[in-house]
Amino acid sequence: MARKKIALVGSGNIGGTLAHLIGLKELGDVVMFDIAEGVPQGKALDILQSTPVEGVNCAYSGANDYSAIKGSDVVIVTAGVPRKPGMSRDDLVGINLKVMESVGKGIKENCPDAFIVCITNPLDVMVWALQHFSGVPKNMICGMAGVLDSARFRTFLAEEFNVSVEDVTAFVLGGHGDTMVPLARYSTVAGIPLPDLVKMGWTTQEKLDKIIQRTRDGGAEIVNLLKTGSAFYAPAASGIAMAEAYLKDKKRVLPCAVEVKAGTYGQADDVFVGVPVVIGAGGVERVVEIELNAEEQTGFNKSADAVRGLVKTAKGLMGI
Ligand code: A3D
Repeated sequence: MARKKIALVGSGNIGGTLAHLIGLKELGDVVMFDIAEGVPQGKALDILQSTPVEGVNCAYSGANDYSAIKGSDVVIVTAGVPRKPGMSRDDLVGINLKVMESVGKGIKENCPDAFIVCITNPLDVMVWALQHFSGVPKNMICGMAGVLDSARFRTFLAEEFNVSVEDVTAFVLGGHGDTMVPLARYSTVAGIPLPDLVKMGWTTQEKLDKIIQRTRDGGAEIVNLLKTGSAFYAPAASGIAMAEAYLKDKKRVLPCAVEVKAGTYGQADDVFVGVPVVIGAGGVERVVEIELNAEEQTGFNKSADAVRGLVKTAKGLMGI
């Protein structure tokens, strides 16, 4: 069986880390694409030269022409501009929308059957735009945000409880970042829900609220520390988890930005936003719908409406 072909559109901080992780996990051959001349070629050659040391067999190449992504099985999109200190993700809409237009065209012409993972911010609206421009079926595209938001939540919870990150599960819904909706009653330590852990005296509600706020601000905390650019190691690891679930038909249940249909999750219209889904060889195979209590539904609606607002802005810019 031939190796899988994975295209990385955008070869910046996340793109480079994705490329490295794909080699370490031997997931397939990698084509790195970017508009910056020499960058994808240089990074691809550098990582290729690490493969004899690691003992892995993956081919690497870099390109500035979309024909190089022809026939890709998976495309992970990080092309665009990241935030600078003081900027919100939403400030990136106009500039990254144009980027999604060219990326979507490149996918449409070269690999319309690929499974697409979008990471470019503002995430939920960029997934909508990329689906619009590429025309790929909606079950074959999803956005990475929930895996990262829940990984941040899990990290902080594991620190608070002094337990292994492996035994902490977290459940988040909604758009990326500020409007994300962490569901405490579905987040656990080895199956024990967070509200029970508060009752057991493992933590206090105040501390839990602070952790939730730190998770929401998790991206900004790193942007402020780095001063140039935004987080890339954990975002790349999260994108790889989604691509791997598809490539290996793992049927993993992961929070991803996908199209939530009208009539589900209390929504009157379709909207791309983060919900738990099953990812396997069929792409997004199932959207897992859970019952929300009043407070959770309010949070989810707020998040979905924030995405709708940005889609409206994007449509205005696109003249549609
Ligand atoms: P960066 O290191 O700047 O890489 C972006 C790359 O995109 C650069 O190499 C650019 O040359 C390239 N690029 C720009 N325009 C185009 C184009 N039209 N076609 C192809 N390539 C282009 O950024 P990064 O890798 O740190 O971040 C990439 C994106 O991911 C940004 O939009 C971030 O905001 C976003 N991001 C999202 C999350 C989520 O959780 C959703 C987390 C972290 C970063």
